[in-house]
Amino acid sequence: MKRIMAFLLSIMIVAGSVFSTPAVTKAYQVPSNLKWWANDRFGMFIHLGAYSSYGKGEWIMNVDKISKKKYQEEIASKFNPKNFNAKEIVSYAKKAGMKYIVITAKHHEGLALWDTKVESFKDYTGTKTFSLQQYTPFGASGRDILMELKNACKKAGIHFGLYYSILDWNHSSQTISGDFTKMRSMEARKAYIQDMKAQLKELMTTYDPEIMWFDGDWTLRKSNPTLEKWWTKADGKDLYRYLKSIKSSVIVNERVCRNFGIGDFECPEQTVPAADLTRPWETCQTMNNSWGYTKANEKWYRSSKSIVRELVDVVSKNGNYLLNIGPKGDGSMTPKSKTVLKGVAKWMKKNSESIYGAVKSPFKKTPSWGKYTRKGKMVYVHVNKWPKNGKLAVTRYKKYKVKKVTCISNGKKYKYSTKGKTVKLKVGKKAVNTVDTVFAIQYQ
Ligand code: H79
Repeated sequence: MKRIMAFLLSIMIVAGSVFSTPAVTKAYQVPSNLKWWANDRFGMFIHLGAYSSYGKGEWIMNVDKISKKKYQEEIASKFNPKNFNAKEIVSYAKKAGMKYIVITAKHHEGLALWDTKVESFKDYTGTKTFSLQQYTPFGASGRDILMELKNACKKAGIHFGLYYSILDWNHSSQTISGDFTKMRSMEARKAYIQDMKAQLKELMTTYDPEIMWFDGDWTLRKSNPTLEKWWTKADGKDLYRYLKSIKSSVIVNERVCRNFGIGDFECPEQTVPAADLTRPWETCQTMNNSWGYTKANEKWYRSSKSIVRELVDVVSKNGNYLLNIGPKGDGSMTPKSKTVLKGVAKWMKKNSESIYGAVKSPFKKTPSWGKYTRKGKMVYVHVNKWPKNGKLAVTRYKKYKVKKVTCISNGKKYKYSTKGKTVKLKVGKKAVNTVDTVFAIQYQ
């Protein structure tokens, strides 16, 4: 009986350590080329491609099992983002407090959004280059939307980045196989990787991006590539080195070949980890559970309140947040994405100092009513659930002395008292900001 009890107890202890407070990770140094990025915390993702005009998301070719011929002739060749307005997008991003923008230069469907000159990226007939400029009616406009966006970003002081998919559903070297692709031959694999690098060099030299955001690396394998698992750790490492050789400061995500510790940051997708990770990270997130424009998902968007709270949660764990918009096929922003961004802008206007340059909570325990972020000796207290009695008990930061307490959400000073490990605040019975009220506790 005793042994059974001891056994049960040991299970409870193990389970307890897994399911109770999140593990505290060791502090890591942010590499110098990542400093601006880790400081800025908040960026905009843009998914735009031929799929956008179809309105069923960026995976439609795969999900609906559309052949290359049909996809290219019926979807890609009609893509015309004539209402793409870089200035407007950048203005929304800037007002929302976003400090960098990453746009899909090439998604899994393979349509290059720039005027690529790399020979092998042709349509199924092998005659026309599969690019926005050379394959679609938009080409006649002579516009370069990536350059328009880059220039608008530059003007607004926003960093510019590009997304690139390693696998390519429309390239002649590959065919769709399950969710991913299968290589035609080992020679095709070799040639494709070379051409992909040529496209990346084009992108890097033409647009001088500060971030290269990879994806579509799932056909990965540690070594010994096959036709199905044709991307290896060595390929990922080589790609990373190659990009750095073109521009040493470029920030590259881990999906050059994920799960091997390559790249500069990890990227949880549509999820926030329970605690800080062991190196810099960024959660990429959608507003309506779709990346590329999806008509059916326009009905429901998350509230700006839940987006703001997620941003705060991310920063309270040392992360970055990359929030997506999926413009329509004509390039225009959807009205509801504008509404969400406006809501975020409203909160950021007063409260952004608790985000920029802020790091994770200095405390192990996350309070039931909110979150903490910190900047030097300033602790930001984020209140989501307002105390009914108007009293807030906040954890005291180490052994420092409180100098003053200000609510940055309304600019007012607040009275406080300290008792042991607690700072007590009288905050009144009405929430200052129902999205997230921020008290800044200045220590000395
Ligand atoms: O670009 C966005 C996604 O298209 C890409 N990453 C973000 C940034 C991504 N591709 N795949 N995945 C993420 C995960 C794969 C999900 C899948 Fe499915 C589940 C593929 C097939 C089943 C989701 C549901 C996509 C199609 C159906």
